[in-house]
Amino acid sequence: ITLRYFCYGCLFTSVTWSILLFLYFSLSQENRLSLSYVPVQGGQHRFQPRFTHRPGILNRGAEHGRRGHGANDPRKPDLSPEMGMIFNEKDQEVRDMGYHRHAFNVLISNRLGYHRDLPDTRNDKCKDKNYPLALPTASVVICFFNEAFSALLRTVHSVLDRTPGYLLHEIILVDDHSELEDLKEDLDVYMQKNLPGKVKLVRNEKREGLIRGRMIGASHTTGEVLVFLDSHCEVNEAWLQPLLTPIKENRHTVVCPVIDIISADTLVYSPSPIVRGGFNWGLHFKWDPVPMSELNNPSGAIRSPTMAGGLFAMDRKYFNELGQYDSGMDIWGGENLEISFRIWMCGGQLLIIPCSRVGHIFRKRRPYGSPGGQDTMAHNSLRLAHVWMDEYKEQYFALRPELRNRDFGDISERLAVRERLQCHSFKWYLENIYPEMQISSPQNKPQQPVFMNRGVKRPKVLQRGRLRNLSSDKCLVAQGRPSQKGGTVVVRPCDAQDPEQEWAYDEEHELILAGLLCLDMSEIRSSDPPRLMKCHGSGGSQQWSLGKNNRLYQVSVGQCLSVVDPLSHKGYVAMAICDGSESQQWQLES
Ligand code: LR7
Ligand code: MN
Repeated sequence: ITLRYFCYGCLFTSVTWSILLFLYFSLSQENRLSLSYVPVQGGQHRFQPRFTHRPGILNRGAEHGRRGHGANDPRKPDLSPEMGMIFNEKDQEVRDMGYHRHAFNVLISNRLGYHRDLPDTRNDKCKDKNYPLALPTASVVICFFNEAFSALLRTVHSVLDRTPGYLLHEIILVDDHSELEDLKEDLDVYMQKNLPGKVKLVRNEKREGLIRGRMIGASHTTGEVLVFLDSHCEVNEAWLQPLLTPIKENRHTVVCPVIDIISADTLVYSPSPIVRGGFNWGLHFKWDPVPMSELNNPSGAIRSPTMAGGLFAMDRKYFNELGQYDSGMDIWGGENLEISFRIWMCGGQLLIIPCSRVGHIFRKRRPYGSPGGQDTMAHNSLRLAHVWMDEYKEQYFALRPELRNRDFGDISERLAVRERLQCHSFKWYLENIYPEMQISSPQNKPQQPVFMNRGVKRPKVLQRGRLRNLSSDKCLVAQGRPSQKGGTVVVRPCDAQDPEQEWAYDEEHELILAGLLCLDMSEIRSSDPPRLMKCHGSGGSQQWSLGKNNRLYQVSVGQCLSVVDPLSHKGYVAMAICDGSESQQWQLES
């Protein structure tokens, strides 16, 4: 009997343990599936960024290409401000060439490598959401022209790293006849060695532009849903499931993620507020605040009159039924409004999904033109106006009278699409989908995205005083008047009474002279001396770190402010490789 009870005991204990172990493993499996499924590809080979480790330059683990969770505070920049530090001429060349060719900081992009952690920018409610396991599969289409290799690869790997393998049917890269030779060879080699077979490359024999480029990409796909991305994006945690779910429910739904901001100067990833798409009568896309009626549920979808254009998902067959894109549109521009109008006017709907987050590098200029130098935005907008806008195209011509008689090619195929789909009028669209649009007073100016502007709130000043240079014992002042935009700065004898010598250092890391202008660096030519410019509030060229070793480090240039010749009365200053010398030491003293 004792033996029997002993055995029951054993059985009971082992059964309990089995259940506990089973529960533990199945729950952690579940987590992996829904939160951060990491497909193992190419025998776990991971490319090492070409960056020799220098202690103290990089924050925790940034050079190891961390994955999964980690930096979960969306407000805290994930990177050290000194990520772009220049150590030698090679670094300088990579940085300057990068800005020239790509209009963002390629030095930092390369140092980040192809995998990195991102702050999870979703609302907490999103994290508790359950999505159906059975969702349509996705074909991701990424069209690129002369993209920086590291940015392109980070786009691809972010998709591979953060998408459940069973949902990712394929990734189609469309090389739009890029001219950078290295890019072609590097990509061929890298794909062969390090990317799984589901990543495919299509090369255009001539430059098509992003509109026909995407159509070509889409024609090579076989997944159920098309997902378009720009070639300098990073998808965030559980980004795809919230996009696929509404499409599964209604295949005439087109969805966009919230487009988070990757700084062009620092590559820091930060959340963007929830805004929706609109446009002005110049036919430029713009961001609008979300009306109260759409904002009742922080994790719910928001109906959007237009999309920005680059990042969206749509049922593949619906894309074809709806007429893909207008293949008469060239290179860049206009297709985003065209597809938005078409979706709403022809029976579909366009939603922004706040629980899906994808970062995009926002550049200050487009680093390429069209092959013949044409204004493709005007050509494409004309086509869109003539096909979709009925009598409201007059609003556009009122702003662009020179385009009224401009040739726009053959639009009969597009008019046939409108006819075939029995689409609503543009008047219907304005009344039902975009009632906020002002019809009598057209707005002319292309607007910046709302979130790029700081608005009225000034950042808090952390410190005020004169900036004394230790080697010359002089203070940094404007060479001319401190109110003169574009004016340079020099060192002059310090004067505690002079309000024109007073700098304010604020929480955005701006240095503002006499309450007027910000100390600024040209991002194109880092050899130019710093100057005084209107404060723009988006960091980068106006972001200085004033800290250890008394150095004044410029974040997007990767160098330190230095007095050229401490003994010279000219007092010239310039940016130079940080070397810790006295001529680079500054004290902000009140
Ligand atoms: O000739 C070209 N061939 C290409 O393959 C020109 C461009 N491209 C590629 C390019 O490499 C990139 O991957 O097309 C993609 C988009 O070009 P960008 O990044 O220069 O465009 P953008 O981000 O400045 O512009 C926005 O508007 C465009 C209008 O045609 C497109 O719709 C872009 O996809 C779109 N980007 C976004 O919506 C991201 C968020 C920006 C905002 C607001
Ligand atoms: Mn882009």
